[in-house]
Amino acid sequence: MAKFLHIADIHLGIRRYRSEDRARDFFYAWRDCIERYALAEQVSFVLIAGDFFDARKVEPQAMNQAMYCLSKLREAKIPVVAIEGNHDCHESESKFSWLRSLSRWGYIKLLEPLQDQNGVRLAPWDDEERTGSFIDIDGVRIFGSIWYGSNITQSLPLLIDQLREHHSPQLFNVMMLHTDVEGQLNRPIPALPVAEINKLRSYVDYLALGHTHKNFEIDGWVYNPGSLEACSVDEYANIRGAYLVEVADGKHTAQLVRDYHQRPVLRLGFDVSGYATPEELHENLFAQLRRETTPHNPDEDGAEAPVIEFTLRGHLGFKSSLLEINRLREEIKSEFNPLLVMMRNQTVPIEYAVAAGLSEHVPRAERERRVIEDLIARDSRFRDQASAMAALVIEAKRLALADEPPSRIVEVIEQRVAETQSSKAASAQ
Ligand SMILES: [Mn+2]
Repeated sequence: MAKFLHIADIHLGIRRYRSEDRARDFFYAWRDCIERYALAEQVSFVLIAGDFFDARKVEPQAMNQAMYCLSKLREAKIPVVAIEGNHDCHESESKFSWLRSLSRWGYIKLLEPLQDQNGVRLAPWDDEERTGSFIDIDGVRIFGSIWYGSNITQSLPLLIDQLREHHSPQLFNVMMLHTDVEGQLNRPIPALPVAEINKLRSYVDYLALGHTHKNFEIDGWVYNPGSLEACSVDEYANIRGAYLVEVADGKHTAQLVRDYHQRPVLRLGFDVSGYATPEELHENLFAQLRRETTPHNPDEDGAEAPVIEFTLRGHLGFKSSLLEINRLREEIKSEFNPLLVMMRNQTVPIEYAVAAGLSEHVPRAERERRVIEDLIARDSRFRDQASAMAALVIEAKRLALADEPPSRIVEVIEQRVAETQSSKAASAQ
């Protein structure tokens, strides 16, 4: 029986917050997670599925933070098996990287596919050379990969050919992969389709993912723990953690564990709609904030200062240049004493109001039509035809959802545009 810890996206040395305290939170999360779930649980090994460091140029402090736990794990004889992520991968023209050095020095085992004149090759771990693409520990065969980015769909078939050859039917096969997965994110992507992932299923019992900073699991064999801490303001709402996995008789159970040090987050917001001046907005915002929360007092609370995530939403009643976000941030910080204030501005400027004044009871279809029409009407060239064009956009969407071929959709669009133009020409005559 084997037990292992699967983490990803630790991002030691994160610089995005420009706050040393906040950067140290990432160390606390890493240290606490390793102490609780690797050392205390006496796991057979730890998997790091990419982005151990926030940058390939590692700051001295981040290396200290890494070594703090890596040396404890080495003392406890718990191997750390890692792959590169997009943040800490080697430069293509260089043979050197800090992860490779850590691997040479015996603190981690960095698994990488080999690239030679014959293409991609998976080679067993060589403990003398301290390089390789797969390794067996306690009945588990672990495969590593590299960061493929948008080439993932082309690279995966080559990897699958190699997995076919090297997976072990007698062992429990784990593969580490740093990638986004289709359907799990709303940002534009190089995301791997689930259909492609499923091609790994014959050879892989547990796919250990990293990269997407929120937790998800697919069909009881694909696992993404999420980052250990929130790396940006958009990530505070995400669920994240680490997987503690037990393997017995070829079967596994994976438990998402989250009970380790994470900075408390206070998520607050304010709807700016209906305030005609910055002063009025300011007064009402602080009145609401004082009702909802009390200032952090380090002496009394005994708890850590939280990060306040503050979201502004709704339609602004005045020019957006008059909304002083930085001033609001400073005032919230000085009155409520949090560690940091992260401002999210989701307000709609008065000059770009879309579907303004629409009652909330208006059905979804009508709301959608209004949004599209207003967006089109912003461009004076199309203002006269906004309503006809909105109808066409909705028609095109309907066809796409009905899986009509793209050529058919283009045909409909061309036909409709031609009709609009000829009717315009007719009325101009
Ligand atoms: Mn990452």
